[in-house]
Amino acid sequence: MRSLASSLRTLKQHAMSKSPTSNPPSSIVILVLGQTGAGKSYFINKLLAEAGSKHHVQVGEQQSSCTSDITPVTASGLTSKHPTSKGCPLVVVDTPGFDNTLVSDRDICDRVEVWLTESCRDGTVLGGIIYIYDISQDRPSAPARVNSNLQMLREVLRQPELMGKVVLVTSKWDRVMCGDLETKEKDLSSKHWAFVVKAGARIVRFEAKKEGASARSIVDSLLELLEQPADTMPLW
Ligand SMILES: Nc1nc2c(ncn2[C@@H]2O[C@H](COP(=O)(O)OP(=O)(O)O)[C@@H](O)[C@H]2O)c(=O)[nH]1
Ligand SMILES: [Mg+2]
Repeated sequence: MRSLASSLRTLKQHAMSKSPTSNPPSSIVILVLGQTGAGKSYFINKLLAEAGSKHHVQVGEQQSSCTSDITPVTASGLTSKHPTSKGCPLVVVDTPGFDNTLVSDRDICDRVEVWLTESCRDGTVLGGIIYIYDISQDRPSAPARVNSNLQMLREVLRQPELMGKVVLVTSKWDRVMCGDLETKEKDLSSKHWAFVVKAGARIVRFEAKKEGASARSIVDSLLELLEQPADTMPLW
């Protein structure tokens, strides 16, 4: 089995060998990762609805392990305002949650690797990694768990610049009864996740009440990166 690093290096070679304007990617993959129950599937459904898609992925009950397989969905329409990716299929990939009762975090990475190896055609580029984090939760170990998962990804990928493609998306902002969420957010950026932010990752809110627009703007911000010149493009 090819390693995840080797799969992603291949993706990077495909991406880097092409000019962003003259050779658009054959497809763009955005991985959605995060703990079980964080809201990965929910986020994807809001995105799909915003894109006018009739597809949806299965949403689970809080903390149960609902998504056991890698589930790619193609979201059309989202690339239309981005010159490089216009007309290019955008594949958003739902994944089994980290920290779940059925599969280890390492197994999840392995499944992602297998999926990338088997499913990505020549010219596929990684649009980014959306890591969903439930800001309302009160598990003291949760921020560190994200750190260790990102560290694991970073090691496996051996691409320090990869972090520029990571968006840490905090979800469940409507759960105001769950404490001072803004203070939690500040702690995440200034303490727990400071090193990944320093390495280029961004922390972004999945805004309650305007979820579709929020999901879309997060994806837009990733597609925007593909417009950068090839030599500075933080691709695989
Ligand atoms: N209030 C609220 N509930 C959410 C949000 N995101 C997810 N949920 C709920 O959290 C539960 C788990 O969501 P799901 O998308 O299945 O989590 P996943 O395991 O990460 O895919 C479901 O009951 C969702 O309806 C959010 O932003 N706000
Ligand atoms: Mg799910």
